[in-house]
Amino acid sequence: MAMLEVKVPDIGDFKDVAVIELLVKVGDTIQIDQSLVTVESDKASMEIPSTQAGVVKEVKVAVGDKVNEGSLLLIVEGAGAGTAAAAASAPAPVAAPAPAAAPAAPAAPVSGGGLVDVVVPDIGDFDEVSVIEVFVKAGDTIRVEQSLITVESDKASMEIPSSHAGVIKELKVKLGDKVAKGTLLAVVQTAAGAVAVAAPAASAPAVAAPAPAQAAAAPAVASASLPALPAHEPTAAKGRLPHASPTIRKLARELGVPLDEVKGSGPKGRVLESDVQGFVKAVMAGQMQTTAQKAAAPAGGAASGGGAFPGLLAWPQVDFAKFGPVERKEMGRIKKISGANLHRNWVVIPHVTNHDDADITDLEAFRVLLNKENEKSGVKVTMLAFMIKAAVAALKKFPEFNASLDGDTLVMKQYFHIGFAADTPNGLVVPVIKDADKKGIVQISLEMAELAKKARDGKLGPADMSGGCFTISSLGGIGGRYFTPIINAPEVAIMGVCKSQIEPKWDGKAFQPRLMLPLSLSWDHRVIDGAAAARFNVYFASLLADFRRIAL
Ligand code: CAO
Repeated sequence: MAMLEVKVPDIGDFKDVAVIELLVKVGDTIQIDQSLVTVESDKASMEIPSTQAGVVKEVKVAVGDKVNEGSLLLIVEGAGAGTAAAAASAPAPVAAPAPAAAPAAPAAPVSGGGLVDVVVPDIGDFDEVSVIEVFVKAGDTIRVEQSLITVESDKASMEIPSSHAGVIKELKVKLGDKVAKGTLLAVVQTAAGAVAVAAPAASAPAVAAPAPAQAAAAPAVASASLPALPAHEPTAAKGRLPHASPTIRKLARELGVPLDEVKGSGPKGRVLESDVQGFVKAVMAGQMQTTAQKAAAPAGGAASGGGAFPGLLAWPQVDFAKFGPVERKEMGRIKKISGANLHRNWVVIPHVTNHDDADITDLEAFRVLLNKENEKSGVKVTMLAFMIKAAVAALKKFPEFNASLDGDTLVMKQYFHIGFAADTPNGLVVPVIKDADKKGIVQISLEMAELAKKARDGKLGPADMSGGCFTISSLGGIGGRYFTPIINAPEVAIMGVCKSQIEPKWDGKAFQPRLMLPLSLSWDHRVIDGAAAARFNVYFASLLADFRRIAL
């Protein structure tokens, strides 16, 4: 088995072009003409094919390297002597006479009034190539050498520049058309004398920017020949497809991926295969929507859960096993459902959280006393039951907290169903105490205990969890100081409660030990103003500080 060198063949005037993708790796078995790397200039990208068949032993270039004709790409273990002989020589010269460039074609006036035809120039062996991007439209003012369209073959893509400056009167091509040398692209109204200026410039592209004669490496891929283009200002990025190799464009088309919505992670924002894959995964996982999906979402858009963030980075794809042992565990049903709901609520609702403290010294003493008295009955009165009653009173005083948004309309509720977050082995659920305004503390405590048990046993039905007006999420039994609870849509506020603790409070003469309960009220800023939220919190805290106020 001979070791063969695979070098960059004659790529015309392409000099110091950057390798932007490696298409093979050590151990791969490659064929003659198989694409090895993609290189890119300002205006064109092309894949460099192999001159050898065999097994890749070494890859001699890395992404970002600059290569020229003759640069060593690979060491390949070839199949036999014949191949080795071929490899020993320089890569095969280009098969067909190549154009010096893809110059803007000389213009042919079509009428005396400064109207000229702009046609596809000599683009070498490109024959019947597809138009994959159109950068201009009728009415646009264009410059000489401004890119008009991008064409693409199997192995390369390039932009076709204008031979003239002026105003486009008629655009003669559209996406998907096949074009070749001489195809009419546009009729352009030039300014007086402009044709005379434009024509020489177009006929001498090599002066403007030396361009490769032909990019094709080997005869077998002559169709991939890639005439270079005169250097010119890139056209505006808006509405343009991002840079991507022809292979990636093809892949994106096959998968129905809108390439202009894929964030490229390659050099100069180039879209790589992994970007397309990441995009597809994110869409499939519901982490993002394409613009088309967003447009097709039900009326109400984001409020209906149709929100999407085009341009958002794809979710990181990490091979965690590379860093240490891992185990994959499917998320449980409740976690999946609650996760999706929490995510929507977090993203859609403009949350603000106010923190405050309630002095519950006296209330806690009362609760302990009650529980002592009720020891025999077995009903344990919880702090949460008091908070549910306080929530009812606060909702009555601040009715916009007992509302839901329906488009631009507020639905004001005249009932008082209070949900409480319950932690279960399977995840978070929110059972609802119905008509809490009509129930006493003991009954609420009883119902809560029943619902919490049902929750832990996984026996809550939809009726147990629907119809809530306001939610209390208590981490008091666990610990912590404050947190930012996520609103349980379509409710507009939620009260988060943490563990109470004794704190020194100044009573005007001395510090007194008081039992303080941390409160965190999150509210929907579309419905509620900051001042109202602060008043709600102060009122809620004042009720817990002196529960007699509930009766007022
Ligand atoms: N401060 C200090 N202690 C508190 C307290 C507070 N704010 N709230 C409760 N406690 C105490 C109770 O008095 C009880 O102590 P004793 O056993 O000595 O009487 C202990 O903590 C345990 O209380 P509990 O959790 O059984 O009862 P609860 O009424 O406070 O809560 C329930 C019931 C179902 C809400 C709770 O079990 C639960 O699941 N909490 C978690 C809710 C949650 O996950 N929220 C986060 C949502 S966002 O992810």
